[in-house]
Amino acid sequence: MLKEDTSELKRRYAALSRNEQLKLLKKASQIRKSRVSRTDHSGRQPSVQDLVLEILAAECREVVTAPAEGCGMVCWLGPLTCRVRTGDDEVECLLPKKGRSGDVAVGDQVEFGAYGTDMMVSRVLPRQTVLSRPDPHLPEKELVIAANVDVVGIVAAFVAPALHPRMIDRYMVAVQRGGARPMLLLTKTDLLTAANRAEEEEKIRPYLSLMPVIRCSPEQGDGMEEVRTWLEGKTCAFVGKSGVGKSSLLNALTASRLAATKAVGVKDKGRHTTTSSTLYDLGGGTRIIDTPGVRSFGLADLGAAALQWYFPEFEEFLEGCKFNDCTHDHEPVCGVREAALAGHLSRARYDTYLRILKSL
Ligand SMILES: Nc1nc2c(ncn2[C@@H]2O[C@H](COP(=O)(O)OP(=O)(O)OP(=O)(O)O)[C@@H](O)[C@H]2O)c(=O)[nH]1
Ligand SMILES: [Mg+2]
Ligand SMILES: [Zn+2]
Repeated sequence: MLKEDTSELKRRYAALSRNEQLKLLKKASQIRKSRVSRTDHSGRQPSVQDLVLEILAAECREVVTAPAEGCGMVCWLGPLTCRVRTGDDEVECLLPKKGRSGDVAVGDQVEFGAYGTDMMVSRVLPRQTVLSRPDPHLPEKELVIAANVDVVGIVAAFVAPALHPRMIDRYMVAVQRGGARPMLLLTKTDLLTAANRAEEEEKIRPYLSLMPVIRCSPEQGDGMEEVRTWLEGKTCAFVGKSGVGKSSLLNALTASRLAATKAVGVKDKGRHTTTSSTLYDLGGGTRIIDTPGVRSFGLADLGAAALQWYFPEFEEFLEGCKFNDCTHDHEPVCGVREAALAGHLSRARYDTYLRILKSL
């Protein structure tokens, strides 16, 4: 296998859901066992990881050669059916039984074929990136929010609903983990006043060096040109709490009311205006996935050792840690904690890191 192929396959592996990764590992381990029992002990046995890549490589070949009646990108997903965009058309397709339990997501590239008088999804192509979170009702199940997005626009509003940096941190972990790039879209600049501006700006300061940060007002038009420029030619999912203005952003970008929007007051806390994810094609290769708001954003199956890599600003302080496996929590000599205490790292981000670490 070429070195380039290997890194591409590793990227694909990283973009799979945890369930899919476990299935692959199990399959690889079975293959390995059967090979070990059949061969003598001369020569090196491939590792489980090598076999995982072999299986993925075989799947990619299948993708190229498999004939299908049609293929396209899932732009809407219901409980039993989905809509698939193929060029300028949209085809309504039944979901196979398996796809109903969350194996198909908006943004997925799928193949479909005839099923009686209907069309049915026959195959989901390997995902390039994935954004997922644990199902709040069934934590062991993973919900894929969007697949194959280049960018995830983490949307947060100035002032109302209140800006919670901890939620931004959690999204950032999930986005990086799934292989997409994060960007921060701060809406409702019109609500900033002389009295609240400094406090709001302080909350977002840590992100300025970590990802593109755009301040805008979908209602007033402020900053929308910048948003448009950043998203041009990309597939982007808007995520964030209910009421932050995700659908308003989409409508402002298309200069039409494609998606319903509604003020979210104190009384209807938790009621969402957008109830299912939908992909909108804005032309010129720009696609936006508008997603329903969430109240919290969990992180599943994340190892404590991996967590630090999703806080990229920690990296330059790691050499100050005495232990290679430092968790930056209780260890006596820790460059990361010292940097946070000395103000070289954002204290708020470090606190989120510790909170997530303790929850794993
Ligand atoms: N002041 C102000 N209000 C805005 C702005 N953009 C959106 N809003 C308002 O914020 C409220 C919520 O907007 P939505 O676009 O429905 O929010 P959402 O994030 O799509 O919400 P869900 O679909 O429930 O997740 C609406 O009342 C909008 O009118 C803005 O730039 N300034
Ligand atoms: Mg909405
Ligand atoms: Zn440390």
